[in-house]
Amino acid sequence: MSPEYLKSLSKFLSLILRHKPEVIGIKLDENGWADVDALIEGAMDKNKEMDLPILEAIVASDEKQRYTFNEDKSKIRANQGHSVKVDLELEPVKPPKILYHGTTERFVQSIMLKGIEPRSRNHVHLSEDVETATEVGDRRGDTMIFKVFSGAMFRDGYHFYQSANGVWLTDLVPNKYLDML
Ligand code: HQG
Repeated sequence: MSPEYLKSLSKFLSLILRHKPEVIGIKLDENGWADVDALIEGAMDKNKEMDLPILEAIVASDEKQRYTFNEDKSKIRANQGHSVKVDLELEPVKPPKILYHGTTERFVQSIMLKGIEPRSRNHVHLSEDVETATEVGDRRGDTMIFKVFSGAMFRDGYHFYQSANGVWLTDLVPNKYLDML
């Protein structure tokens, strides 16, 4: 199976495990887990090549480590990025003093006004380094990077979480904790 095909299956898995499980007639439980057998069956019904070894290959090869199996590999979930409401049971942790958010030029004015909002997702996504934030912004072009004063937010009582694949998450970044890089 080519790396390109695995990547296209990973995109499909993102759609199912973060946004629209109903596309293959499955449900996620409250913690975001999908039943592996049901997922394989549903994906095959949609003419996707899918079995446990293929799922294992996606989980292992995904460049952002987007997915995790439970211990006996009977369940799988996305590590972050959901628009479906799920509780990932993440513990609040102390963030670095500064985090970064990559976005696009046309959103800057609105972000300056309203802060960084989660929009369709469960959380605002923040990066630990400028390089990663740049990659996030580059998905849309005209990349702009915000510096987030996460240390000050934490002192002021805001909660931060780190997903299993290292993305920093919070509910909202008010504009007073922001600066352009
Ligand atoms: C913007 C990808 C106007 C925000 C990435 C972003 C990331 C506002 C967009 C992950 C706003 C939402 C998440 C405001 C926020 N006014 N625009 N007040 N507040 N925005 O895709 O952070 O490949 O939901 O700047 O690498 O771009 O999917 O969030 O541009 O880690 O695993 O609204 O998705 O990872 O877009 O990306 P998104 P994001 P995956």
